Order: sequence, then structure tokens, then C-alpha cells
Amino acid sequence: QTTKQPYRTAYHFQPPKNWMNDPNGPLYYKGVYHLFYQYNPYSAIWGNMTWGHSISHDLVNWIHLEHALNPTDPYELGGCYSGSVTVLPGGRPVIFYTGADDQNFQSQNLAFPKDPSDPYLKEWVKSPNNPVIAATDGDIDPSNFRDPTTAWQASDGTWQVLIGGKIDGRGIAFRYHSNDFVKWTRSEKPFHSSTRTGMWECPDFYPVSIDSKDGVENYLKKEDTKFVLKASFLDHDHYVLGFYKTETNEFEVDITDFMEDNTDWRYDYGSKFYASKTFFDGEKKRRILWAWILEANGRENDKKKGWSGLQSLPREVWLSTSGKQLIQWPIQEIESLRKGKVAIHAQELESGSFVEVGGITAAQADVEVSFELTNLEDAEEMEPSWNDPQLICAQKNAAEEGKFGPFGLRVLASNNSTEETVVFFRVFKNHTRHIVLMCNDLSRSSLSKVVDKTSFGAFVDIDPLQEKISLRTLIDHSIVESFGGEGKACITARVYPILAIDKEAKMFVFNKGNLSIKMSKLNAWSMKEAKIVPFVKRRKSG
Ligand code: DQQ
Repeated sequence: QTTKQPYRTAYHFQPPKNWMNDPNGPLYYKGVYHLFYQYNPYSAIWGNMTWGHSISHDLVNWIHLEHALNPTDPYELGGCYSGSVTVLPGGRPVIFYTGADDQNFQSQNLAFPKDPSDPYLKEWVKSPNNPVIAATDGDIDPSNFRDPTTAWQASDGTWQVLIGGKIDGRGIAFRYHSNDFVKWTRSEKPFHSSTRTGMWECPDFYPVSIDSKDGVENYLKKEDTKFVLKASFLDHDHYVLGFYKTETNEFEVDITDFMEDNTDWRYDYGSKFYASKTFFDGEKKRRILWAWILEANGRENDKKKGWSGLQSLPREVWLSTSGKQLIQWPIQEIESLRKGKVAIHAQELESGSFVEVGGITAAQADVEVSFELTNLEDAEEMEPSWNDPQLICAQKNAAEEGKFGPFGLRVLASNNSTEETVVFFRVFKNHTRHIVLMCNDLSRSSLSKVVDKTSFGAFVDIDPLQEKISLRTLIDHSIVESFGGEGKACITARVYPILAIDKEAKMFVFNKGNLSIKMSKLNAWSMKEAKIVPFVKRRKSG
């Protein structure tokens, strides 16, 4: 493993080398977590898609296995694209994936474990019935027809699956149904679609409980569940909440649809956090989200360093008590990597003050901080036209003094802060309430000229009169994952500092607003390296 490189991560999932993109078919099976992923075995750029396969007992430490799927058959010579795993009654898992042929015509295919009693599910066998869904249905565009979801059973026992697509510029989740998982029929109406989005990749559809953080596996529970429909388009993962009518297999959006009325619910408002996929963890009764995090340092640099792409930290996901949005939080197991806690006592942060968070490996760290604001009537007025958080963050960057804010964390900061990545808040008010804005300013994150340094922003749905403003940020060399308001707004950034690497990196808590604020708590930890065991091909004896 190339650990010496400054941008390799220590506790994010990544293969030893080459290109990785979408997480595929995550699963908990017979005591083992499985992660499959789109992988190019030959280079650090996209191509030759296979399903890489790694296993874990804790979702933190991993063992890489041999690829689960390689393109071997005519219907997939262009690559084994994304898909999902469904566990059939009786417990047998099946992979449902897209094959692209040499013309990039896409079809849906099945693969089964050779030995379902093997908890590692090392070998997979493709179904002789493949392709089980070909793109031959009248109006389907054969090169925009892919990424089957996990299938579920409707109240009459029939299997249901969604497939992403596009017809005349309209993004679509097609619904197919089957009695035997082999012969599939397209439903008359698409499950859902939108004219505002373009092609939908990697749809995901799952129930969430309205009154508990616990994950839900059963699609037929009605009273206390809502449903999440996620689609990947325009470089981001967007979701809507709604209801699933089990009698008709229809989905009805609750409140606002994709990209409607200035609302845009995204899992993450930062760098490209894309093609995500959830699974139900039967062991701990929770729903876990994985996503592909792209590089932002140019193809040439990817080739030079010999790898491209990370997976996000696995996040637990559940519905907020308001019922309006999802909450995400890094799975608890990540905390097993924490060591050497540093606590900074509560204190007033006057205008212009900053405090170094020393005594930790600041390039490989986890930090939790919270702030309390008084005299909130003094907050700046919010202009009605300021409805795009990313734009406000770009215009009012970390250098721009306001009244309340910017305050937050400066991470991956070089000695004299020539380089730094700043995660911060601003608080505004309008005639009815206060508005909390969370920003990630990357404009000074690297001296490099080729790095994408776009800044990010999101509104955090909290009331600072009632609640503290909290931030948790996990830093891992070239990735900074931030969770505002206990997981109400997430911003992930890829950063490539030249000076602020390894031991040279520093971290500060700061307030650059005109008004003083109280930092009520700060705990920070160095993070240990996760153990990742590379795949070693064993010679067959005899
Ligand atoms: N990546 C896969 C496709 C999917 C896309 C190909 C999303 O199946 O639509 O590598 O990143």
C-alpha cells in the first residue's frame, strides 16, 4: 500500500491502487459486512468496470477479496456497472446489476453466490437467464438504462425493482415487477420522474421510521414509516420524502419534489458525493449510507498518484423529528479509532480570536465543537434574495467579517495559515426567525493551481435561540467531512494542501465575527489508521 503519499487516507475506505467509483450492493450477511464497488483493475481512470469486493466485521477495518464480478459475457463486455443486492426469502443473496455491452447498450443481470454458506461470499456465478431485462422496451434509451435498486416484495408478494433512466431529457425511475425474480415486466407508469434533473443514476428507495432512529427493513409497514427516494444527477445525490402506496405500488411525494421551490435536499452539500447506496444492517437495526467521493485534483494527478476515488465514512441515516429531512451521522464504530483526547474548556471567543487545537495529529483527526450565541437580536438581516447557500458562502467567504460569524474551525492549516480549509457558520435573522448558514471555504485550501477550490454551503435547520450550534469534522489527509447541527447538514470536501500535510497541519477554533460568542465545548481526537488487508491470490494446491 502506498502510505507515504500525502493524500492517501488513513481511515476512509479505498483500494490500494487504481480507480474506484460507486459503492455497490452493500450488505450484512452471516456476521460479515460486504462492500462491493465499481473498480478499474488496470488504471486510475474510469474504465473496465468490475465489482471490487471487500469484507469487514466492523465497517472500519477491511479485507480486500478477489473481484466479485468481471465482465466475461457479451452483454457486459463494456463493463459490469452498478447495482444492488437483495436477500431472497430463505436468506440467499442475489446481485442485480447492469451490464453494458460493447455498444454501451445496457441490460439488467443477476449473479448468485456459488456457495451461500460462505459468509465471505467469495465467488459469484452469473445467471444463465441473463440478461433478465434488456433495453428493448419501445421508448427506453439503451444507453441510459441502469443501476437496479435492492428489490422488495409488494403486498401481493410480487418483486419490485427500480431502474434509473432518461427519456427525452426527463430523469426516470422505471419500476419493474416479477413473480420469480427472472421474468420482469415494466409497470405502465414510471415510479417517479422529473423534467428538472436529466438522467437518474443509482436510484435508491427505502423506508425510514417517523418516530425512531432505528432502520426499517420492511417495505410494507405503513403507519409509522415514510419513504426516501434518492436519485443521482447533476453531480449530486438528491432525495425526496414521500409515501409508498402498497396496494398500487405508487410513490407519492410529501411536500416538495426534486429541485422544486428552491428546496433541494441533498445528502451532502460539498464535493461530489455521488452514486450513494444504503443498506439495512440487521445486526444493529440501522440504515447505513455509503457514497463515492470523487477526486478534485485533475486526471493527470490521479494518474500520477496511481489511484482515484474514496468512499465516504459509512453514515447512519434516519428521519429528523420534524419529518422534513434526513439526519446523518458517522457510524459509531468510527469512534473506535479515536485516541489521545484533547478537550478545550468552555470560553468566550471574542471578535478576532482563535485558539489552536494542539496535541493531536491534525491531518488525521475527529473534532466536535459547539457554540452558544446570546443577544441574537443583533444578528444581521438576511436579504430575501439570499436563497442559495453555496452562493452566499462564496460571496461571504471566511475572510469576510459579519456580526455573528464567520466562526468555526480552520483545519489543515499550514504554519502561517497560507493554506487552510475553513468550516464555519454565520447566523442571520429575518422577520420571523434566525437562519444558520454552514460554509466550507476551500479557496485557500491549497497553493496548487489545478485543484478545484469551489466553496460549499448549506442551511442548517436549527433555532440558535433554543439550541447550540454544533459541528463535527473528520479530517483524513485529503478529505474533510463535516456534520452541522448534529447531522442536519453535511458538507464533504476534497482538499490537496501542499504545505499543510501530515505533521505540518494545524487546527484552530476561531471567531472572526464582530460579536463575541461562547464556545461551550471542544473535544478532539487523533485518529488511528484503519487496518486494511490487501488481497493476496492464493495458489491452488496440486
Ligand atoms: N457509475 C456506473 C453506472 C452509474 C454511474 C458506471 C454513476 O452504473 O450510473 O461505473 O456514477
